[in-house]
Amino acid sequence: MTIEMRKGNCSYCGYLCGLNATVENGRIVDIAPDPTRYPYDASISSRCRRWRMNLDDLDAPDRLNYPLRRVGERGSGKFERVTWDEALDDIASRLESLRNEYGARTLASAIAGPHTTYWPLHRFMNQFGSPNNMGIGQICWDPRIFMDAITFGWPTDPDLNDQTQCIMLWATNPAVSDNSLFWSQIKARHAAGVPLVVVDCRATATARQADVHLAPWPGTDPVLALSLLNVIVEEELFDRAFVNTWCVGFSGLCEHVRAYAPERAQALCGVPADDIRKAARLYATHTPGVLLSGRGIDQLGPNAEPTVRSLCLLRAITGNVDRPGACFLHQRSSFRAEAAMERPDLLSEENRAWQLNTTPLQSYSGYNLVNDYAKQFGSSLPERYLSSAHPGMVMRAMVTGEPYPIRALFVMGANPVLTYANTKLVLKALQSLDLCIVVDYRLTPTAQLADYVLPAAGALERPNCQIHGGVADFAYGGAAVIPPLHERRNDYDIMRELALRLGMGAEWPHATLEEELDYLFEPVGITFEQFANEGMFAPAPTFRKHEQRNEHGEPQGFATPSGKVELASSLIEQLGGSAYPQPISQSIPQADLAAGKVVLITGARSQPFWGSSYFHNQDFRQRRPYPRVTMAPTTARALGLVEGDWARLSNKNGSAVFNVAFQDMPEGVASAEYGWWLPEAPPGAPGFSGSLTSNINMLTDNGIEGCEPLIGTWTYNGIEALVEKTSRPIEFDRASSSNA
Ligand SMILES: Nc1nc2c(c(=O)[nH]1)N[C@H]1C(S)=C(S)[C@@H](COP(=O)(O)OP(=O)(O)OC[C@H]3O[C@@H](n4cnc5c(=O)[nH]c(N)nc54)[C@H](O)[C@@H]3O)O[C@H]1N2
Ligand SMILES: Nc1nc2c(c(=O)[nH]1)N[C@H]1C(S)=C(S)[C@@H](COP(=O)(O)OP(=O)(O)OC[C@H]3O[C@@H](n4cnc5c(=O)[nH]c(N)nc54)[C@H](O)[C@@H]3O)O[C@H]1N2
Ligand code: SF4
Ligand SMILES: [Mo]
Repeated sequence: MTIEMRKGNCSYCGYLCGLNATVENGRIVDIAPDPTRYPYDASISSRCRRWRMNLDDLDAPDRLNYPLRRVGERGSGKFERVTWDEALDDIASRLESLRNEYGARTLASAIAGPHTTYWPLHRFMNQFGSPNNMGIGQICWDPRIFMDAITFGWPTDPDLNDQTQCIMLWATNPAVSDNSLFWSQIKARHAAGVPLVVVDCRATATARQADVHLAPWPGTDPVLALSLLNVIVEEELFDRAFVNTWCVGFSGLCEHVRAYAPERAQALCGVPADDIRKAARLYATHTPGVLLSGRGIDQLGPNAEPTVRSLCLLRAITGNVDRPGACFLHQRSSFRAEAAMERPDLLSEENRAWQLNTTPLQSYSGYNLVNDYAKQFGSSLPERYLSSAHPGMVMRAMVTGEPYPIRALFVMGANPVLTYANTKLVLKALQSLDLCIVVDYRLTPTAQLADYVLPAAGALERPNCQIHGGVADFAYGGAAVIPPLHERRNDYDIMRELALRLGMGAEWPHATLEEELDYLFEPVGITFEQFANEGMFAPAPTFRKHEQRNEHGEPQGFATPSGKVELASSLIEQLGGSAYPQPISQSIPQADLAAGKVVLITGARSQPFWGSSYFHNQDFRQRRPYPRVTMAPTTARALGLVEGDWARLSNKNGSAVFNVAFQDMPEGVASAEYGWWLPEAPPGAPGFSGSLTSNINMLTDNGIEGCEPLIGTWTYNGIEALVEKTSRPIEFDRASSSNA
């Protein structure tokens, strides 16, 4: 018998924690967290229970092991096993004939969270000739990357360390959403006496630790942020030297924020004026300070852009820019950037012009506009993410054939039936396709609607490498522990095999993902194996890059049109927006408890689940058996509900059922979890494994007309819904009796 210890990674959240695997005769028999590799944290094994799942799930009976082809009606949930050759040959020939009939644009792709290496899919799409890649960028991360880029010239990340004197967290709940290092660092800094300010509608586990917790009415965040700017300007707490030397538009900003005095802001957003002053003073006088925002405001619909931009301005006028202890502007990656791996050069201008997208910033032209400045300092921003098509338009084109038919879809590492907006539309769209291919670990509700379901290799069975979307000089991951079990394949192999069958092999010279990753690291002179041994490639961030001298001996400044931090954004103006952030008051949702109407936050993270994942884990399900809607006790009382009741939430789009729990938040607001389905319930129509019962995206929508106009952000937070008491859905009766 041979027993070996090998290094591996968990990829059940974006961290890719290092694991040590015990391998006996080629089989993994044990795993444990690796204390020597980033981002190990002593409490991880107790706080994060998912790492154990790597072994439990490795050969679990519900994992997909072979390619499956649909038999019977689409959506019947019935499949037969086929060989890879049968599956890939047929997919390739059907794609070819769809392209001949409708043009390459008829193939769309869908991704979502940070699960795998997506560049193979996007290289394939570029080469095939379709611009219709969907993702969730418009509501996850893009508002931040774009607002950073148009303000500072390049995306930023917090630099949280011993120098940090204040921490402000805006609409993010790392105590729940961040499994590892970052939240521990925040707690450590806070314990050392550094003030913590949290802006969140709910009294989250993070907010409960805060020195100041501001709880605005959902969607009023731009007003609140502008009011903090008002206090800092009026009380002259800004960093005069930084503003004078490095910012443009300060006097206009002072004028602009005059209208947002704390008392007026209180009336609009419900946060007491004294708390607004307190938070503004803490942040402006305790520098350097970290200000980090999250999905709460990336998902605000039309108010996302003005909020995220106001937070850039808060960092700018307090001098918290590219400064140790505050934040750093990313360095261009010194390995091959994601953009280089995606190969945007393969997609012609003619094919780009077909993209289903009407937003001027989140588009190929918007990307080019911003990137032309960004790349002055080196390499490019990741193209695909920042220029993806609008899912609302693509899904509608599937259903209506307008403006042209979308007949095929490639889904990789995403579960749109649960995680995209407007589930009824998603179902209709998927049901209308000629060809739908889903690559996943399990037969998810989305996979149940596919023609082909292809089995993905998991983290222990493939090399892993996360490069932060390509915006940073930062990579982490490691090698495969064992080759894929059964007939599973990694996502790279699948896309390459398909490309070869379509005569597109020239752009896929590397036979394996490992070789492809060697190529990625080639510019820094290391192999993937060398990288994998370390688990990380992360040169220390550098700061104050704007002061570095260029070849003319002048400071290089910021990669914006003015070369300075743009408090007044020339790029936004150029795209038809306003130079300073403008709250959109018509988009603020209203509650009416007497009529049973609340304002919903949808999708605030909860443990131990992630998106639509891990509902198959019986241990997790026993700990958290029901999908929750939380609200303040006074809201529940007004609606005739008590804790433990079941409530139906509904609006014009659809309805979903949740179990009521209490949590402090403004009266009239409620917060429903997302991602819920019941893997034990029967697959296929009509219920798709319980995915239509407690799926909050039955109530959300992404029609382009209701979205933020520059990026296309739709609304997950701040939607109006009626609440009525109901009984426990039978799906949960079944679940609880099968648990018993
Ligand atoms: N357990 C778990 N962890 C996860 C995930 C998961 O699904 N489960 N998902 C991962 C992913 S994909 C992401 S993108 C990250 C996201 O990580 P975070 O950005 O931390 O996301 P949330 O925990 O949902 O925190 C968003 C907060 O915004 C608040 N909020 C909602 N609406 C408003 C508003 O109008 N104004 C203000 N001020 N606050 C508001 C919500 O109450 C919520 O607490 O988490 C990652 N981590
Ligand atoms: N209402 C509402 N909707 C939301 C959100 C919200 O807050 N509210 N949050 C949004 C956000 S920020 C995000 S990021 C998305 C997340 O949405 P998704 O990414 O769609 O959801 P997940 O369940 O995280 O993952 C989807 C699938 O990826 C599969 N998978 C995991 N790893 C791999 C892999 O390596 N290869 C392959 N091929 N498949 C893999 C999993 O098995 C799972 O079925 O949801 C969005 N939707
Ligand atoms: S924090 Fe947990 S889920 Fe995330 S990679 Fe680490 S062990 Fe896996
Ligand atoms: Mo996300």
